[in-house]
Amino acid sequence: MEKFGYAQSQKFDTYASRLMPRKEYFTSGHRACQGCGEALAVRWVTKAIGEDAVIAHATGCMEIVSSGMPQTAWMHPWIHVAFENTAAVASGLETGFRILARKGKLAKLPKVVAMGGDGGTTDIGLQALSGALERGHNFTYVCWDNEAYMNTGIQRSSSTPYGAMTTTSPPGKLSIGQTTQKKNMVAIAVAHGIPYVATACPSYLFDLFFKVKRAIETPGPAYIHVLSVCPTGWRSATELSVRLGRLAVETGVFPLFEVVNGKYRLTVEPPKLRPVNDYLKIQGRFRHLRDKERAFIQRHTLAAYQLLLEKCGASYPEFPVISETEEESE
Ligand SMILES: Cc1ncc(C[n+]2csc(CCOP(=O)(O)OP(=O)(O)O)c2C)c(N)n1
Ligand SMILES: [Mg+2]
Repeated sequence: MEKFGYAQSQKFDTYASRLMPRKEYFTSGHRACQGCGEALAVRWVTKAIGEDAVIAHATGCMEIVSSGMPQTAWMHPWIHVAFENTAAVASGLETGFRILARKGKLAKLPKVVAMGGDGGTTDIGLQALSGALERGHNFTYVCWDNEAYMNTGIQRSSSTPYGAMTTTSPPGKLSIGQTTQKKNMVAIAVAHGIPYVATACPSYLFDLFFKVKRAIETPGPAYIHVLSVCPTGWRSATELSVRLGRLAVETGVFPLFEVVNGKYRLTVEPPKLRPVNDYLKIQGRFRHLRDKERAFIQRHTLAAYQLLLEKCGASYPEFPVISETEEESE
């Protein structure tokens, strides 16, 4: 496995199981929904983390489905923490290990990883996370972004995209669903000046795997934002989860990139972007949207993508054409 470095991994765009570690750290028997993109992501992120690691995990779907007393699906030492203090617990772990090592009571420093959902990260745990990033703790934070508070019944978060239906952003005569734009948590992490920030998605396993490895190996704080398809909350067919992750990238809705010491780089560069509607139309949470809202999302997506390309210094792909009729119906 080790002979396949990051650059080589880019040559593969299909999943080749024999190239990846066989050892499982997130075992079968957990109670995640069928087609859960987040459980798939956890499985591969924990493989990339490997041995000698401690995980602090916020409450949320991945805690609820995996740690029903007296069972656990986690093979790593794993601490369930409250929403507000996930990154604070990771800070304490990292500092404690360092002091034990200094006193000669610990031969090797364990890797410290914190994990939380989008609600736990972009809303409730943001203050502790910001503090930990700013203080420069040597840890990796992974956000599982399924774009709502899913395990408590699909309530909107600040990471829910514009137009999406949730139980607290219901569409109707007076509303189109979520009326605000998704919070740019990646830009917030980058603004802390930390050495490693990346977006990832389990539909691109090699990309995800090597980003986690880089994050873990980076001294200082690292942040990885993982798009995690949720068929239950997104009202999508369970067998389309991997496809939906790929469509998020291919439409420019969720570009895959990394920011190393402030330098942006696209890690997956689609030569041609697909129309955003290819992504929207197979999710029930966007079913109520009219052409004009779909055109608005298309324009917003392209504008954000162009800004990102400029930061990456990447070449422009072929953009989908927004038809005149869509513009006129505005
Ligand atoms: C301070 C606090 N508020 C509310 C809750 C109830 N609660 C538990 S999990 C959850 C939703 C978590 O959403 P997210 O972080 O996005 O994780 P997901 O369930 O989507 O994986 C909520 C609201 C709580 N445990 N603590
Ligand atoms: Mg969530």
